[in-house]
Parts: sequence; C-alpha cells; structure tokens
Amino acid sequence: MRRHVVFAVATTLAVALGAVHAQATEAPPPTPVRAAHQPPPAPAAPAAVRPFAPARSGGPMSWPEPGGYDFDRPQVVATGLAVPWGLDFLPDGSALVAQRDLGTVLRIRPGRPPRQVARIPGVVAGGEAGLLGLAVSPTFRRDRLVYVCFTTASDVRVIRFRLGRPSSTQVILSGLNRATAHDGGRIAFGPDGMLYVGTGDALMPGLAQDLNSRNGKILRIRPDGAVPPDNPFPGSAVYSWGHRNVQGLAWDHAGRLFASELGAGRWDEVNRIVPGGNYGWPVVEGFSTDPRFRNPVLVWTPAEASPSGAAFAAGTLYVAALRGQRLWTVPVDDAGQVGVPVAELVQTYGRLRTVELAPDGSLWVATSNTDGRVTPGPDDDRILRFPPGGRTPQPPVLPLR
Ligand SMILES: [Ca+2]
Repeated sequence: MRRHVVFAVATTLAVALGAVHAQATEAPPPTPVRAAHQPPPAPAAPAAVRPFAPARSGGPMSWPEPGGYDFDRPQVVATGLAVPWGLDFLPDGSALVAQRDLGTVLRIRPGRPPRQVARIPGVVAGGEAGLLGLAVSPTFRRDRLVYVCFTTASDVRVIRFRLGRPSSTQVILSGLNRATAHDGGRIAFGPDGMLYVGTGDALMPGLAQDLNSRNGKILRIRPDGAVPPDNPFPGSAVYSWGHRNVQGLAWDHAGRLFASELGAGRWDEVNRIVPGGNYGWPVVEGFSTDPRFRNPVLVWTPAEASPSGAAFAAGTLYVAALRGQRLWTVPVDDAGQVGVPVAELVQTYGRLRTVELAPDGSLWVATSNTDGRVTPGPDDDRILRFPPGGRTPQPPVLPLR
C-alpha cells in the first residue's frame, strides 16, 4: 500500500510539473525544480496513471538521495561541437563522441582540444538521422573496437571498427528501416557483455508490434552481431518490443535495464525492461490496463522531457531531456522501484542529448542545441563534466574550440 502512495506522488508530480512548464514556455527560464523540497501537489493523478499500482507488501520504502553531483559547478570539457550524440569512454578516461550530422568521432580529453579520430563511411544524416549511438568495447584494451549506430541512405545499422584503423569497419547489424525521425540509435554494452540497441519505429508505428521487424524494439546481440542463444525469442535479436523511439539505455547496480523513449505527444516513458516484454506502442502510450503490455515505471509529458540518453550512478537514474531542457534524476531503490524524480539543470544549458558515467565517477552531459530545433548559443554544443559529490572540484577548464 505504501508503494502505491509513493508511486502516485511521483507520477502526479511529473504530471503537475509538466503542466507548469507547458504554461511557462514563453516566460523566463524557471529556477531549477527540486521536487524533494516541495510538498506533494494536490491534484490527483489522471485516470490513465491510476491503473499502475502494483500491490506490494513490505516495510516503509527508503529512497536513496538523488544527485550526488554538484550541478552548479560543471567543467566545460568541449565547446563548438556539431550535434554530439553517442558518447562513451576509453580506459584512459578520455571520451569518444559521435557527431550526428558530420558522421565523425571526436576524442575528448579535459583540457585539450577535441581531436577527430574517425569519419564513419556511409553516414547519411538529415532530420533526426545520422551518426547516433557509440559504444566502446568492454574489452577495448585487447581489441581496440568501437561500435557506432547510424543511418545510411537505406537503413539503420551498427558497425564496429578498430580505433586508429579506419579501414577495419565490420557490419554488426543492418537492414533496419530508417526514416528522418524515430531512428532510435542508442547502443550500449550490458553487464552481460551483450550489445543492446535501442531502435525506433521509423515512422511506421505498426512495426513496433511486429516481432518479425527489428524496428520499435530493444535488440540484444553478441559483440560480433550474432543472436545470443538465450534471447527471449529464439533466433531473434529482439529483446523487448512495442517501443516507439528508444534513445536511452542504462543498467542499475543489480543489472536491471531501464530504457527511456520519446512519446508521440502525451507521454514519454521510462520502462524497466524485461526479456520479451511488450511495452505497448502504438496500441497504448503511457499507462494502460491492457494485460498484454507492460506499463512504464515513470511518465513525463514531452514538454518536460522528450528523453534521450540515460545513465545510472549511485542509485540514481539520470535522463537527458531534449525539449524539456533538463537533466532528470530518478532515485531507484534496491528493489528497482523508482522514487520521485527531481529535475536539475532546468533550461540552464538548453537541450540535453546524452548523459554518461565516466570511469572516474564523474557525470558527462552533452547538449543538443545545434540539432536544428533551437537557436544555438555561441559555445554550443557543449560537453559538461560534473565531478562526483564530496570531492574537490577540479579547476575549470577554458572552453575549447
Ligand atoms: Ca509504452
């Protein structure tokens, strides 16, 4: 019963915040919303949210404190980037970042200018398409492999290449439908060593409910592209289905996968992914009582979220919001239940595309103000580094071109 109450507050709050910001779009930027310091809003959750309240016995819930980072004091580690999208780290702590429209990969080291280390052949950008996700091999020290997901003229695909060997490209996954929007594109290695790929419906919503299509899915493949024998649908890369446009993948400390996806206009979602789960799109968006579909653990309105990248650190799920222009922080307890989300960086750096946890415990956030949706500022796009809490912040680094 306690669980019911906590969840109702969380969803009500998300809904209430959305209403506030929808009305405030022409107003000056609001101050950051720190929901944990506010009383729960009075309005009841809308009917669409009510059905999801899993009965659960047990004692009082204790939520880890969200945050752990000083969001007022970032290090700017790169400026002047062109639509940074996928971002991952090399063992030395430097980052590789994919530039969507240019099809290039940059290496970013705090205090040094970004350096181009690869140009991906065959990238055809346009709209939301282009060079999207990037993941460094978990065994990079041994194989030096980097994985990227992108749109060509005819499909969405994943290739891998050896860093410093541009001619070494190898196709891992190909043939997914591409479109000018809804291309998914986030890729990440799970704690099981498998590569997960968030895909979109490519503007063909029905594909999400078609198990013979890899669009509108989360895919799970081996690092060489083969289908693992323990996938939920034998012989298929499909891990979960019924998705609209998955751009965020993150695992908690217990190995549970959380995925963010952009809604069509009513509800953006964070889902806790189980193998074989059907998450409803396009039959339902947000919550439903249809037993065929799994409900999200959290919804936001597109105005307050439009979520892209996601990351986990110290009991908190971080979600980068594009249209919402904020970093959502979501406490997740040991049982995998989500608490009340707290918004950070609200309209501070503009649209946020990507958030990733660095090997040194810092949180890196990439903006997305050059993606054609807003007028970029003089330093856009930027990559920001937030040191872990409790540590002395490093001296600020001069913005680099
Ligand atoms: Ca859904």
